Amino acid sequence: NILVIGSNGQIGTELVIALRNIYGDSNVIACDLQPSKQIELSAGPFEVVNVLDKQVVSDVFKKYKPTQVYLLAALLSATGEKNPALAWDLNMNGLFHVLDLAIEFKTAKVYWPSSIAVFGPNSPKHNTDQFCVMDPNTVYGISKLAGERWCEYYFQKYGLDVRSIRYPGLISWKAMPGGGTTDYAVHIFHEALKNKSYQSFLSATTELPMMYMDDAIRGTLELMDAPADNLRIRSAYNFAGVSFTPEILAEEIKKHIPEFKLGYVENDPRQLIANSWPASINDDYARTDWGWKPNYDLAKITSDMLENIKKTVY
Ligand code: VAH
Repeated sequence: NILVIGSNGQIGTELVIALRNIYGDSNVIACDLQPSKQIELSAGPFEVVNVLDKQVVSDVFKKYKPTQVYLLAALLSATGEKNPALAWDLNMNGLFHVLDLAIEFKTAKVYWPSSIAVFGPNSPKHNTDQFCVMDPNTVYGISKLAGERWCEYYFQKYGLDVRSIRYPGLISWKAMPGGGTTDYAVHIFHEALKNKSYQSFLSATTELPMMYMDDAIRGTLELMDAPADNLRIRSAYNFAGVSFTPEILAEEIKKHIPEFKLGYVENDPRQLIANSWPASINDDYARTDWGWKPNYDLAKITSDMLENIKKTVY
């Protein structure tokens, strides 16, 4: 059995679908605060789980004896700044509950997502290395950096096979992102189709590392399938797709919707968060250790997003 805790989120939704395609619907248990409204997720078992309630999480471990657990529940960067105490509590204690129960129930593998948010204003801006200065200044980034340290600690001290990836901004159409700084890169496609215009909360030249969800899910499963001995990183792997700015993305969208207009909203708090993050990431460790390679460039992301949103949403 495989548990996916935080199954209603942007990543969780797609992980449940991908894992059920591989392991069978009944062997992947979707866990979140309430059942998903998406029909795809109704194909298999669901458990109401608040990851902060250790007893509830323990009961689910006991019931399913999972061989793998994916913990996706978290508050993202923008939401976390509005509620620092809850962000720290959920992101950290949720992780501790899962790490400790995975040891107690001898779970073979644990997956926990990190983020490029672990880098900060003094980290190198371009082609940012796996190891470098990391001074995150968002609660989300601080919790992800701390979480990476704890994952490596549980691996080294207790031999727990926990694996992690520093995701860039993720672009998907099956589930909306929730409270991130990179969410503009998803909303822009919906607005382009609906209104042929979008007001970006990040400035024209804000370059950020991004990735299509199909690449992110495939890479995650490739990491989880890699032989443990190949993995040099037990904090979280740098992981890169494609970097771009809102104006570069708008130019790509105009190839499909020529009359698309991109405007900008000033003084959004997410601009300060974006300014603290790298523009591009070096993922050589992932390429070497588990053969990582992205398939989607910006042209493919744009055509795939517009085509799928047109088909499913409007
Ligand atoms: C966020 N989408 O914006 C998330 C992610 C790198 C960005 O961590 O907070």
